[in-house]
Amino acid sequence: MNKFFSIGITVGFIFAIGIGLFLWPKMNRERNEINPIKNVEIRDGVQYITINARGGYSPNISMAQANIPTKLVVETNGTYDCSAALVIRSIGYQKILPQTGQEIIDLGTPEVGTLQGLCSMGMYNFSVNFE
Ligand SMILES: [Cu+2]
Repeated sequence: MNKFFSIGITVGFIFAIGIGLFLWPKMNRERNEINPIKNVEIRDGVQYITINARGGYSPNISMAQANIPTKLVVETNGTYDCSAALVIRSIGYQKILPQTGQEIIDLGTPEVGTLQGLCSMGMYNFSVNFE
């Protein structure tokens, strides 16, 4: 009885690992596909790119359209780490963001290229690819 029980557990365990290995890549792929779309939206002719700052920046890479008026929305939510100290060198931006809040940064009308944001120590970064 005890032997059958342990064989049952072993088989069940192997089966669970198998399902996990099968589903894990699919879940990862879905997450990556959803992210770039979700954080960029155009409202009344203005493009808004939303980045969350807390223990780094997410999404780390965003895709946006070039040549339309664009605003970067940086959201903090209980951000006590240095990702609240934001630097965007290409536009001469540097500010300590509130621990919780929303900072709207006017990017003007970006040309094709990459905009990069950094924490003040250069430890965390994000980029927005304008295409
Ligand atoms: Cu940092």
